[in-house]
Amino acid sequence: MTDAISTEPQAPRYDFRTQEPLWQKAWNEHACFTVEDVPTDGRPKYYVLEMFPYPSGKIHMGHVRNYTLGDVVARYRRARGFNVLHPMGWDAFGLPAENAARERKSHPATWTWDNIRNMRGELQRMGLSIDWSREFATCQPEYYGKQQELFLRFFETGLVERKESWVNWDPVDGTVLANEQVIDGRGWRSGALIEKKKLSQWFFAITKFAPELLAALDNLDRWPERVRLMQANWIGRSEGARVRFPLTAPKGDIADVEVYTTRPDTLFGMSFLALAPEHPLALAIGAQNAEADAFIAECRRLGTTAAAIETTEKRGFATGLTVRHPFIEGAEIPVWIANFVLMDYGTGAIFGCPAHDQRDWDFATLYGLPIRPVVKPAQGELPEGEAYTGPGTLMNSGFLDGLGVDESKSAAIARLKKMGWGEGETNWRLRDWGVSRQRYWGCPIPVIHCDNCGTVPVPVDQLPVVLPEDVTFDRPGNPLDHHPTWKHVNCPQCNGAAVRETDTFDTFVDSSWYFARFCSPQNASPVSREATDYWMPVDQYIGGIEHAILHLLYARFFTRAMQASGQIGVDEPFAGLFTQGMVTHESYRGADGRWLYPTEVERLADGRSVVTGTDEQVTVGRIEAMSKSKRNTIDPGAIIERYGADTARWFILSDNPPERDMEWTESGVAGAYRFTQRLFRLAESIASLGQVETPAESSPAARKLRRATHRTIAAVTEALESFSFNVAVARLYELAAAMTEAEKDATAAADDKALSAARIEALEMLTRITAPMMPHLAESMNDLLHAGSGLVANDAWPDFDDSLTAAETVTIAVQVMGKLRGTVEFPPGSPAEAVIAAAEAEPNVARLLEGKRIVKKVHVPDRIVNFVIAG
Ligand code: ANZ
Ligand code: ZN
Repeated sequence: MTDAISTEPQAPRYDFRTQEPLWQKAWNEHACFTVEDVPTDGRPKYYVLEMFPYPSGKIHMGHVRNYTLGDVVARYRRARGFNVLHPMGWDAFGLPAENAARERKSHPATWTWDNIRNMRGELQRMGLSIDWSREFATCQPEYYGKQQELFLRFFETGLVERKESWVNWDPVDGTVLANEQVIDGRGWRSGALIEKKKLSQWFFAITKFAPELLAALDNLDRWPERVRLMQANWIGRSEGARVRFPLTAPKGDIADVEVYTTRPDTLFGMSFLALAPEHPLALAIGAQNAEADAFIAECRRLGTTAAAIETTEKRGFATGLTVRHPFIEGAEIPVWIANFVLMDYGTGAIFGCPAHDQRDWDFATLYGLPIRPVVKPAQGELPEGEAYTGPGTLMNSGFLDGLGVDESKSAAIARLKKMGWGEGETNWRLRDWGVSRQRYWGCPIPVIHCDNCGTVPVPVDQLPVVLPEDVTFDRPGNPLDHHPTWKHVNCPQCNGAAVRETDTFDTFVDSSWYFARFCSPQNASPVSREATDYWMPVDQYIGGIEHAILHLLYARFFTRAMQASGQIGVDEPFAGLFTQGMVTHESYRGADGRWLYPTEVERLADGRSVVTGTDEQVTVGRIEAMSKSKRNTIDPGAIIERYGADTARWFILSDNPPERDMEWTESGVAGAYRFTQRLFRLAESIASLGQVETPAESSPAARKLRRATHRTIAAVTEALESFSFNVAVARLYELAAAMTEAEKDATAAADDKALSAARIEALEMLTRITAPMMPHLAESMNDLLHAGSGLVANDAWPDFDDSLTAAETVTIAVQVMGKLRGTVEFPPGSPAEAVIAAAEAEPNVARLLEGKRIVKKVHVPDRIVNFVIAG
C-alpha cells in the first residue's frame, strides 16, 4: 500500500532502529524481568501468561496482539510493586512438523527448531518483558519426560484408563484420524472412505471430575461469561431416567434393552425403540441377518462425530423385534436400529416419541410410524408438521394426565422405580479424554506391553522415554511403529521380550500443564510444590476464544489431577481469563479473482487500486480476520522493521477494546508512528529546559497542565486495571495535546518557572505511564530528561495528586420549596455562606423570592440549596 512514512523527514528525530535494540539489551543486562522460583522478598505475586505459540514459522498479527496485551499487564503490575512471572515457551509437538518433514524430506525437529529460533527473535524484537531464562519447548525431553512422569502419577491415582473406543480409521494411510481430519467421510490426505474401528487407547478419566469442573465455573468470576457457558454446555449435565424395556421374546441371552431419556413424561407417546448400530443387541441381530449387517456396516462408514451424525439423513432398519411398554398393558413396540443413535451416550438406545422430539419426528415420518401427542401446550395449539418440545400439560397419558411436564417426569420415574423398570439418572455429555495418537512428533506414552505381564508402566527412573531421531516418513502410518529397534525392549517386570507403546500423546496434553512447569522449569519433579504454591494460579491468562473449550477444560482437568495426585495445591489454573478479538484487514483480488497480499496492491491518487506497478484492476473485498487463505495478512516482522516495535504495539492497542476485533490499516500504523516522533520531539523540547526549581507560586498555565497530567495518571491507571487499553491510549493522546498546548503557553511566557516545572513533571509522568505500551520510547524519553538515572522498566507506577484530579467546580442545585429553580457553580467544599448568597442572587430564584419571607435556608454541601418561604 501507499508509502506512509515517505512523508517523514529523511532522518527521523527518534531513531527506533538504534534505540529499541539498545533498551532491549539494557533490560536484559539488568535482568529486569527475571524472577526466582520462590521469591522471599514479601512482595505480592502476579502471574501473567499468554497462550504459548505453536512454532509454525513466523509470528502473525494475532500473536502481536496477544503478547502486547500480556506485556502491558506484566509491565504495569511490575510497576505496581508485584513480583511478576511472565514466561514464554513453545507448544512444539504436532502434525504440521511431520507434514513439513514429509514434504521437505527433513526432520520435524529441524523444522521446529528453525521456526523457534526465528520466532524467538521476532518476539524479542517486540520488546516483551519476558523472563527468557524460563523458556522451554514441549518437544524437549526435559519437558516431555516430566510429562511422562505425570502420566505415571495419574496412573497410580486411578486417573488413567485403557479402553476400547471407536475411532476414525483411514484404511489407506493405516492410521487413526482426528475428527477434523475427516472431510465428507474421507481421509483428508488419502481421500479414502473412513471406517469406524475399535481400538485400545489410553484415556484420562476427565469424567471423574465432571461435577467439580462444572460447579467450579461459578467461582471463575474473572472469566468471560461466554466461555463459562461454553464449558458448562460441553460438560453437559443432563437429568433424566434409565428405563428397561423387556423384549417380548429374548434374543439369545439378551432379555431387555435399557434406554436413557430426559423425557420420561412422554412415555405414553412412545412409538418405537431405537438402537445404536454398535449396540450389542444390534450386533447380535446383525450376526444372523445379512440385511441388518449391511445396514450396520453402512452406518459405520459415517464417522464418529456427533456433527456428522446430526447432519446425515436419518436412516433406520426395522429388526422385527418388539418390546413391552411399562405403562401400557399389552402394547408391543417395534425395535429399530437407527443411524442417529450414538453408542457412547447414555445407554446407546433410545425410546422414540415423535410428537415431542424433532429427530424422532423426522424418523417416524420417513418410516410411517405413529405420532401420538401427549403434551398439550399451555397456550395455543400443537404446531403442524413438527415436534412440540415446549412446556405444557400431559394428555393421553393415563396416570399422568393433567400434570405439568416437570411433575410428570418425577411421577413417571417414581412409578418406574416401584415397578422395578427404571430409575432417575444423571448423565454427562463430557467423555473421557482419549489421548493416544499414532504419530511420531509427540510425547511417547511411557508404557510397555508384555505378553506375560500385560501393560507395564515404564518405571520413573527409566524416564524419559526419548523419541528416536532416525525415523523416516516415506511410508504411511506411525514411524515409531516402523522403526527397526526402538520399540523392542525388555519388560521392566519379568525382563522378557516386550514392546513399547508406539502411540504418542495428543498434543493438548503438552499444553495442559506448561503453566505449572513455568513456575520452576528446572525442577527435578514435574512441578515444584513450593514454586506453584507461590505462583499459581495464573492471575491473568490471555488468548484466543478458539481455545474456550478444549484447551481450557484439559488444563483445568490436569490441575485437578495434579492436585489429586498430591503435586500441587490449587485446583483451578487460571483465576482470570481474557479472550482477545481478531486482527482484521481488507482483502484484495486481482482481475482473475486470485487473492492478493496487501503488499502487492497500490492505491492510486484517483482512489483506484491496482496490482503494484501494473494497470491490473484490484477489487477491494471485505474486511476479514487475517488469514493465509485470503492473503490479507500483514507480516509483523516487516512492520517492526519499518516502523519499530513500539509503533506496532501502540497501534494494536489503540484501535478498539481488546476483546473486540481490530482493523489493521496502513494509515493507522502510520499515525501511530507519527505519534512516537511527536512524543520524542516534545521530550526534546522539555529536556532542553534543563534543571528547574519549582517556584512557590503556581501559574494558571502550570495549574492547567498539572491537572491534565494528574487526571491522565488517574485515567490510565483505571484503564489498565480494567483492560481498556484503547482508553489508556486515547488519554495519552490527550495528555500529549495538553503538553503541546503548554509548549505554546511557554513561548508566550518564557519566564513562567512554574510552567517549566509542570512541563517537566508532565514528561516524567508520561514516560512512566506510556512505558507498559511503548517501553522503548519511554526509556529514550526518560534518558533525554535524566540521562543515566536508571531504567523506566524499574520505576514505580506514579501516584496522582487528588487535589489536581478533582473536578474544578461542582454544580449545585438551587430549589425553592423543594423545586429546582436554578443552579450555581462552585469549587467543591466551598463555604455555605458564599454558596447560599450566590443561590439567592441567581436571577430566576431571586425573582421567585422577591417579597417573600424566607423561613429556612437548607444547604447540602456541594449539592443543594433549598429555600423554604412563608405563605
Ligand atoms: C425420549 C424422548 C422423548 C427424548 C422426547 C427427548 C424428547 P440430552 O439432553 O443430551 O441428555 N438420547 C439419549 N441417548 C441417546 C443416544 N445415545 N443417541 C442419541 N440420542 C440419545 O438428551 C437426552 C435425550 O436424547 C434423550 O431423551 C433421548 O431422547 C436422546 F419427547 O428420550 B429422549
Ligand atoms: Zn513382563
